[in-house]
Amino acid sequence: MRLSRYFLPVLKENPAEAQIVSHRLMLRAGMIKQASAGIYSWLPLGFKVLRKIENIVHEEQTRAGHIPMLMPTLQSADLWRESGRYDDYGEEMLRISDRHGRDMLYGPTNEELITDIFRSHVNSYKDLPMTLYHIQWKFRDEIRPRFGVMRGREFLMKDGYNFDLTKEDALHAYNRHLVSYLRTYERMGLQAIPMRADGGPIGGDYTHEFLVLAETGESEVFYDSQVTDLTFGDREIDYSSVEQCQSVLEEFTSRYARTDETHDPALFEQIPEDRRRVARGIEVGQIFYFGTKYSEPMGATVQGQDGKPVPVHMGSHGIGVSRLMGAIIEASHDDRGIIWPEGVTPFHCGIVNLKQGDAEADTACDKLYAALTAVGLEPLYDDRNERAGGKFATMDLIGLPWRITVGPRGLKNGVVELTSRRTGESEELPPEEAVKKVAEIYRPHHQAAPHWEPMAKGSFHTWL
Ligand code: 5CA
Repeated sequence: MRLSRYFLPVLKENPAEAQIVSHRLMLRAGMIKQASAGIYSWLPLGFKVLRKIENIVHEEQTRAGHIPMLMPTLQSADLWRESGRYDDYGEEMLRISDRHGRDMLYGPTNEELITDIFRSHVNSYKDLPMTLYHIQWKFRDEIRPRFGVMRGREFLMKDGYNFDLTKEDALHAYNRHLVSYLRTYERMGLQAIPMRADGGPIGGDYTHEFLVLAETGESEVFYDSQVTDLTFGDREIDYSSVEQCQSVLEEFTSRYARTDETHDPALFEQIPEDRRRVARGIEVGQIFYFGTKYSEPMGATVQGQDGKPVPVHMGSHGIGVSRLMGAIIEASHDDRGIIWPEGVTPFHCGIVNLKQGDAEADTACDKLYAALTAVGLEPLYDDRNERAGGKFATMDLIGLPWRITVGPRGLKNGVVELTSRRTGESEELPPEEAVKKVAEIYRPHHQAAPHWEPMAKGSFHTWL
């Protein structure tokens, strides 16, 4: 992409309405525009990151054996009457009636809809276990939408639902989700800590929230500092292995880590004082096991081995896809702007031409652009007729992790400059070497997962 041809409406001034840094930077970097309270348009740069986050979620879900699908945003109230939640859910549910006076709602979550699909088509224990998921817009009429995409009214969520014959199988599904989530967040450059939580309107008392520690987080959290030493890394997991998933769950949840809703001061006191931490966190996901809470009232049964109908054991598992963008920025920025982790960056590498219009510099940039594209990377080339300072400021603001700077002086010596956004360190090297180095940096991300839908082989380009 050439910046002169792109739509990147950056703001020079800090928008007054933004209270936290991620909201401020998303507005300044031209990623989102508020359409109405808690509802946003995703401008091209923001949309690109959203798709990257979504792709990682898809890749890790399909890796865990979960099946992608898509359900609608608008749902009939009838299903929610069956589960009893139409009355229970309260004012957060946006209720609509259609021209025939039928009660509809904009889905805040999908337990009822998925249970209806399941009961219509699945009859036998032989079809289990099964986990279906989708990534779809949700609406919750939050009383105080704030912090940009962090607490929106319309937001993108991955929600997955497991159907199992027994509680034991459903707990394996729960553990499998926990493992896949650890991998998912780490690929986005985040540490998200599973913490004991409260079931809320979804239900069940077997639930963990995943929290990214951040001063601006809305949840108060209490934990043993040892939990922050844990990383999932690149370990290979057999998701069908009950033992392997269970042992990861134990490793990541055996130390004290709770949100304020489940915090137990007496238990907390038992941790050595120097390891006790009270902090704030951003909830980027939550997993639930709730047994037969929906299957029983809605009649979602399968024939067991003895031929008798049994209600299935279920759980649901959510990731805040759009909220994650805010969380990533909260965790990774400096006073000049965003610093994208390689896994979710909207473009892999910026190219800054210090002397636009200089034949040699222009040619060198075009060549770099072609070479980066040829190895499957997506560069953003700042080809505008602007001062170098302005170009650097834009690149720093939008946060591409790598930048190649091209100018007549360097070219005389046969070199360009490769700069890391994170460390600020630069090195001079021949253009081919710079391309090789950037390709090498992205290789692990390139190989991270089998793609969940057709994409050009050996290419980073998603379907965007
Ligand atoms: N049905 C279950 C799991 S699929 C469910 O709805 N869980 S949830 O309520 O915990 O939501 C899942 C995730 O969506 C949360 O962890 C959070 O990251 C995100 N989320 C929830 N409300 C909002 C909101 N108002 N704005 C942005 N993200 C939100």
